[in-house]
Amino acid sequence: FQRDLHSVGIIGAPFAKGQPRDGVQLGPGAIREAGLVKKLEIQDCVVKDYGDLIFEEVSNDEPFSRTKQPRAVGLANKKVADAVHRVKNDGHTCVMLGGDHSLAIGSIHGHAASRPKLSVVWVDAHADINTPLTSTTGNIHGQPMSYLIHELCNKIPVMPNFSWIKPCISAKDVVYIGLRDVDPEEHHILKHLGIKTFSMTEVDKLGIGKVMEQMCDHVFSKIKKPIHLSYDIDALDPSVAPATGTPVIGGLTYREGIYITEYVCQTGLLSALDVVEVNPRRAKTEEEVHSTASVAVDLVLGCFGRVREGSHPADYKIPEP
Ligand code: Z70
Ligand code: MN
Ligand code: MN
Ligand code: MN
Repeated sequence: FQRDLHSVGIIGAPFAKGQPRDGVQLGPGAIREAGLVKKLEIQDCVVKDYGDLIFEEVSNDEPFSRTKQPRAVGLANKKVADAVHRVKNDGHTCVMLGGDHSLAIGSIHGHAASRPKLSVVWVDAHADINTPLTSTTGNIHGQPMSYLIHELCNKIPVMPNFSWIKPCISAKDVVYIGLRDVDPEEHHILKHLGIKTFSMTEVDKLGIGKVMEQMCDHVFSKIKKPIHLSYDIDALDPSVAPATGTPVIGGLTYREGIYITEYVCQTGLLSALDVVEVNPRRAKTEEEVHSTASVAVDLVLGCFGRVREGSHPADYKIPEP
């Protein structure tokens, strides 16, 4: 088995205002501390760490109708979009470490600015496709997809600091994996737009191998578009990734979670990756912080060529005595 060379650009996005729980802004630090950059380099990736973005405080960020902290979320995502655009134009596969999942707005927007025809693989317990008008919580991390899909653009109200956001993906280019906590309004949207979903029921029925095959059949039926993989750590079972804001029982096993990354890597089309919703403050023990961060690192490694069968340099020779 031989690996491709991967050039990886990493952006940390320590941002938490797309949801109510403190601590998710510590995700990038925890994932870096688990050895991300070193481990990528050991597997022959060329890594450029762009560091963590700095998000300014936004004063008087009153809710817009039910939607919470719209100005802070809009502004932070503009920064993320510009950073991801830059990483892509520098020629790297972009890795955005969250932070909460509202950051996918900026990540996908910035990615699309550089690669206009994208497919999005959204791995999550949640669909995150509420519009500001269907959301019952007002948390923007439950809404990012709604701002990005062309077919929903006439359902989105004008919000402060959101005017730069233009829909940049079609419903047919989106696939979900791992769903098990979907609001009724979201379920309607998914069905109405005909979005391809592999909930945990499909993972149980087909196995993760067939899910990934069918995912590719769907997303690459016409042309091979670059993949934006948006990986919410809560897609994994809480026994595997406990340190997250809204753990949902019945999730992906470690092996299923890793298989997704190995498979996406093998397509050769991975162009950007988000790893979001690691929240060290939601862990009950220090061990839970480390295990969750370590799984997050393993997901990134899987995206950039690590395979469980092992691998070796092309020019390796067995030493002779
Ligand atoms: C709910 C909402 C959500 C993550 C919770 C939950 C969304 N559908 N996403 N935790 N990561 O608030 O819209
Ligand atoms: Mn999510
Ligand atoms: Mn450009
Ligand atoms: Mn989620």
